[in-house]
Amino acid sequence: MSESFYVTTPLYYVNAQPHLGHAYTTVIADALARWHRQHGESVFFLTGTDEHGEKIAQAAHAQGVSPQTFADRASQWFRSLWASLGISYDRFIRTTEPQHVEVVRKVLEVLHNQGALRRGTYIFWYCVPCETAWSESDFPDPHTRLCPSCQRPTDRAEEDDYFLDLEPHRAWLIEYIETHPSFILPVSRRNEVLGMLKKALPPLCVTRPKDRVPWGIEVPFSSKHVTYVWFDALLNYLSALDWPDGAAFQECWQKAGAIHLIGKDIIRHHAVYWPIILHALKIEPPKTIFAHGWWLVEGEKMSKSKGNMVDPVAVVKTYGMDALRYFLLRDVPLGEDGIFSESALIRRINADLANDLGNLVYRSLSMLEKHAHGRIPSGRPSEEDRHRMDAIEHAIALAIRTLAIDEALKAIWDWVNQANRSIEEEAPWELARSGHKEKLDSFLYRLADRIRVVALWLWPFLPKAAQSIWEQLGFEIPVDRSLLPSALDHPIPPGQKIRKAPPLFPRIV
Ligand code: ME8
Ligand code: MG
Repeated sequence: MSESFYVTTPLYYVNAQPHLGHAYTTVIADALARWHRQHGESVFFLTGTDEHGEKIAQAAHAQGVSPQTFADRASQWFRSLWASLGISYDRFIRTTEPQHVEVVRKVLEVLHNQGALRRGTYIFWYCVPCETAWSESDFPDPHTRLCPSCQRPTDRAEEDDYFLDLEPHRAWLIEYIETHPSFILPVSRRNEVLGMLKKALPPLCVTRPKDRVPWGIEVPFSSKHVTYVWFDALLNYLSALDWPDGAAFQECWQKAGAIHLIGKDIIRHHAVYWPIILHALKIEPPKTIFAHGWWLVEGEKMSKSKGNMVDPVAVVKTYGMDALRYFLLRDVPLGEDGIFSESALIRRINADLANDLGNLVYRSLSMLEKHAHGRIPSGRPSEEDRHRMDAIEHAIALAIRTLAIDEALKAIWDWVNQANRSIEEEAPWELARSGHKEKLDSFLYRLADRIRVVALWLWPFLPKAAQSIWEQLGFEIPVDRSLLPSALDHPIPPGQKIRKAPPLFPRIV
């Protein structure tokens, strides 16, 4: 039986257009999903949209449409961005769909029946843009009570609600984090969460009065309440698997274990609330919560609420989907913050994609046309190449399994650069001039086979470029039909007719 892999992104709020930050998490998840599929695993890649709550009701109101109509439209913005970025999700879930709504209601019912929910008065300070209720102790400055996340003023409120007590689970959670080193990553985030768990946890208010927040999932045991949007949204990771009876739940949650990719902005919700909700339901925690860093613009987090977003649709239009994917995956180590600028993007495109990769492919195919009549000459890969190939495949696998995606790309570029160096060193044009036909053929064969390996390795990260290289080398069956690592060991067939194309990544001037 094959291994399983379950990866999720956050469900993005539909109150505004998607921006580069949303593209980031989703591209990471896509690269991981593709790599695991390419290695024969059965993959479930989940993404979707978070559609309830005040923020969305407000956005809909501003446009004069119902929240549902607004959400239908806005959810589509995300889907079409994912199509233009080559995102290969298996399931796109919306929190307004019946399957999800049913699971949320069932979870509330279960918790209510076991006495885990308690009624009380909720006093809080609410930040509408962040959809976050803060308690007194969250404010660094208790006088101003500015939202700790976005620094905007919050509103005091008091209401009758239902609560889940978190404090009884705190000791368990600390112990769990300490005994499961890959549960919360990177280490800096794990320490941050352990810090949050140093003091008593206030109860989590899981409902909202319907008269204040009508746009939400109705609570099964109170006609006056709807579900708090975060409680609703987190449960998507289960509802998409058809919890509790679905085969997908068995396969993805119980067997594989979830990898939740998130930004560090929502670490508390995922690493404190979510494991405790699951613990109350007697469900195992996810395998890994990885909180990556932020893309910053002029030193500030790029965000909808700040209005300083980079539009990924425009970037893809100008530079292409693979260029953006490459930049996002390569430019910063996963976990650290990155600074987005068009000049940094262009630098990466010109140096790595146009110069190193594009040039390698273009000049190699030109030489195959010129010196081998556009066919793969006879030859075989060198032993040295085979050893290096195995080592690099190992390095990529290790990098992917530890979520060090930039390291995986660096390993591929070692191979690309070595292939470029081999052209300089073995100077095929000299071999052609001096009539060393056999030497020339065997060099061109090895070069073509190195490029074949590049296409296979690149596919999870730059799917379009990988497929193009593959076709240029004359393969008919799409590159994604090859399973690694075994496909690496099937050298390119001599005699295969190549189909050279224009440079993959033209230099940007
Ligand atoms: O928080 N840099 O949705 P959201 C990097 N609906 N990543 C960024 C980013 C940035 N500047 N800005 C956003 C929500 N992201 C909830 C989630 S999950 C059950 C519910 C990415 O639309 C990053 O993944 O505000 C971040 O965690 C997410 O978008 C927040 O998206
Ligand atoms: Mg946000």
